[in-house]
Amino acid sequence: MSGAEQQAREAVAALRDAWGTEPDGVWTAPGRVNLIGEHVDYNGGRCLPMALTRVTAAAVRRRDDDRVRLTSTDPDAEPFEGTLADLGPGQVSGWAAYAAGTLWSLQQAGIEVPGLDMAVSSDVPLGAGLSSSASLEAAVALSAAELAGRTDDQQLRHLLIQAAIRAENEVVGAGTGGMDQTVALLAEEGSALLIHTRDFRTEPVQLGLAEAGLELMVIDTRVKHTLADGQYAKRRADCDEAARQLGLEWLSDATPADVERLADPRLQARTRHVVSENQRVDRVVELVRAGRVAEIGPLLDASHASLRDDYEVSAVELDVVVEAARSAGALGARMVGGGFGGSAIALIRSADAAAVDRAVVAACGERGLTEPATLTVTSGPAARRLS
Ligand code: GAF
Repeated sequence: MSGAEQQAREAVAALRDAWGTEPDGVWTAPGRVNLIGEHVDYNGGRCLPMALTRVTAAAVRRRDDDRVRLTSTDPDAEPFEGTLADLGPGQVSGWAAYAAGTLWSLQQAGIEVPGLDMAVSSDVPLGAGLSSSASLEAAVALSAAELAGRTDDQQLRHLLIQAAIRAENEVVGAGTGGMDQTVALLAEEGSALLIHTRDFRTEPVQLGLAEAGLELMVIDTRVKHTLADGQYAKRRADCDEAARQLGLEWLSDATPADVERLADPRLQARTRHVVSENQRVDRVVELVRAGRVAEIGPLLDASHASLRDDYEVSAVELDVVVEAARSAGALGARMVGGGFGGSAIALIRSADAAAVDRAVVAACGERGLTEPATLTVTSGPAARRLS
């Protein structure tokens, strides 16, 4: 049984258990890992994430009234019960804000969401920088839109991306960009997705890892991060201020010369990261398209250094596993996602997987850090209806 089928089965069982009902359907949406292009999505830049085969499944039953009942297989997640009018900013907190907030923003976008009973189950690790929250939002969004009678097409998916971003920004209170929601809803299995975050145009990019004898390893430091804790918002505010001082709508339009025009060294460093990260994304895409994926390692390394030194979003655990992975033969490694914990990725030769795993565990052990968990990942499909 695939991981998605397993999560679907668990969601259906939870729906029966909690709300005593059978689903009209089960929808899944993936977590993601970002190959490169970090902290550029809210700056109008380019990023290259891929969907994971790890998913959140939502088993959903349409109701005839305006009640909304949500539950999760996560033992720490309190069930939510309310009405369609109770789902907006300031009304829901905790995990349910992601799901309820998405239902609220769909309503704001003109979708006539019906009352629903829903149960979710996920094997995307929480707080690991693998976008468990966007996978939940995307599964909820697609299920509710379909049960509202909408046809699943590209236009609908773009609307759902914007609704999920709005839920996260306005109901959850995390001012994130749109990378995670976009890849959750538009990914193509077997490819990474180049996202132009200014207008949400996407292009699939086949990485060709297996053909090159390579794998992508995710190293979860198991140090939890949270995006709503203030640091993410501070980085975003720095970028907005730098763009304002440079007279730019998007900081991604800054040039290396613009960096020098900024007086504040902190804003210079933030801008240098954004400018150089977009250049690295373009170079990675060029190399991958030329069949030279084995050569992108140094760009991953440079991305990590930039996130650590200029953007200041790394953590000691991330620096340690990145360094250990490289010493054990990884071609390149870097932190992924928002930072301050969560996961790193390493591009490795398949034959080196066991050695890299041993090395990162040993390096953390020597420093008294939490033992990390590794997994090699392949590119999965976007949100979809399973049954
Ligand atoms: C988090 C956010 F949700 C994304 O929008 C993105 O900014 C990322 O951090 C950093 O690239 O995953």
